[in-house]
Amino acid sequence: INTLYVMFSQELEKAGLLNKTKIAEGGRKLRKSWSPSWVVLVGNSLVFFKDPKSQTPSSWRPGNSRPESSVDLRGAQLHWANDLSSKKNVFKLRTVTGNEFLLQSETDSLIKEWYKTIQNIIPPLVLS
Ligand code: I3P
Repeated sequence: INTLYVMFSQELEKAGLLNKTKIAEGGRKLRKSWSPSWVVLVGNSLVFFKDPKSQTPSSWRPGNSRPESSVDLRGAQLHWANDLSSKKNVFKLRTVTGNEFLLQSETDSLIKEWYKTIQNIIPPLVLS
């Protein structure tokens, strides 16, 4: 419900196919498992969808599939991380809760665009 609310109420900034693996959960290291994922940047969130075959950019609509997971970008950190993988064009996203993801694309221009867009959108963490 939160995710759907976010998707209907916030502006869609960017969407596309990237390779993704989660490498830490709450600061605990996880085993790498790369898989293609539709990544949607909307409001303060990065939302991941499975099954890229049924999720082409033109057919993607907020209501027609369930997100696999989503990341709250508030206070998140973004770093190029080519040292963390044998793949090229890898960056690491770390959330305030200690979840870490690697995102990758074979296309240099595409990954640079994603990096720039996420970097520019990460809102400052406001402590209440
Ligand atoms: C991992 C798999 C990953 C690789 C990772 C391997 O093996 O090959 O693709 O990461 O390397 O451990 P497995 O399938 O047996 O889990 P990269 O592709 O990012 O290099 P790593 O352990 O050096 O991170």
